Amino acid sequence: MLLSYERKYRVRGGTLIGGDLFDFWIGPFYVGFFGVTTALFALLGTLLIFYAASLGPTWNPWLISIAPPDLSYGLALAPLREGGFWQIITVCAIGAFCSWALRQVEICRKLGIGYHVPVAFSVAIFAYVSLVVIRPWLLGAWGHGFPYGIFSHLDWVSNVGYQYLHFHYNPAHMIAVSFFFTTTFALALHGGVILSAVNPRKGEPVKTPEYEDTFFRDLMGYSIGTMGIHRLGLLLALNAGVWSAICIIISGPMWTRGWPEWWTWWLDLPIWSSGAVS
Ligand code: UQ2
Repeated sequence: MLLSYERKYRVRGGTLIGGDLFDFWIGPFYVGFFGVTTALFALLGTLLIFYAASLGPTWNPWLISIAPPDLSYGLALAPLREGGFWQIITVCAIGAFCSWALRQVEICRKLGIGYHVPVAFSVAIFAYVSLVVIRPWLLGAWGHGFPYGIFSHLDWVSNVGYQYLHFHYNPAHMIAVSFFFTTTFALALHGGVILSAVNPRKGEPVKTPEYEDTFFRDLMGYSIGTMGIHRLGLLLALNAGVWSAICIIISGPMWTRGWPEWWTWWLDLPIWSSGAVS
């Protein structure tokens, strides 16, 4: 079904590739060249996941796992059953994610709005690509990617964490976690204040943004404003993704010992006297 206003926004053009060829909708969905490539990559990737799973020992959804190649394959292509499925599935995943982002760009261009959503989605893609392409490539083996399985990827995260003794001492991980928490804090404040204004007590009219500003000014002397909270939210969320990517890329390629040891830079500063204090 078409919403009453949708027809007005179903404008031609804005495509990056394919001209008018794929410039149409199926029901509520815009298709476009990248809608086609999204569907093809997603379908092929999903079929490969099911086929690779069928060769494995279990259909228990928690235990199914499709592993990357052994480290001994380095950055080469591996035989299908030796990690080759994982490699093709990874290509399909990246193809589908990038197609999805480019489809967002085409929709933005059609509507004449900013590219904030595809930019944000690209940061999420970057976080995934850090794990399965950038870091494995820097370490010289696809085997450093994580396995595609529910429990198996959790085990991977745990094992990689312990490989650096205590991953919470990774400074970029600390920053990423802080951004994740601050993001949920900001969304809780924002969701709370919006619903509080829209749901006043019985008989009261719905409240305006001035009430939202006044609430925070009364509470803590400052309101970031209706635009500001959305800018802050996007900034916090993008930083959570970016610092997550940084924290895993530096683990191995730039630091191979335990993360707690990294903090010895503090004791190594030349400002401390070499035991000459009386
Ligand atoms: C706000 C505002 C909103 C909001 C929120 C605030 C009217 C509807 C949540 C309050 C947020 C502030 C003061 C920033 C807090 C800082 C961090 C780092 C979480 O003022 O304007 O708009 O939704």
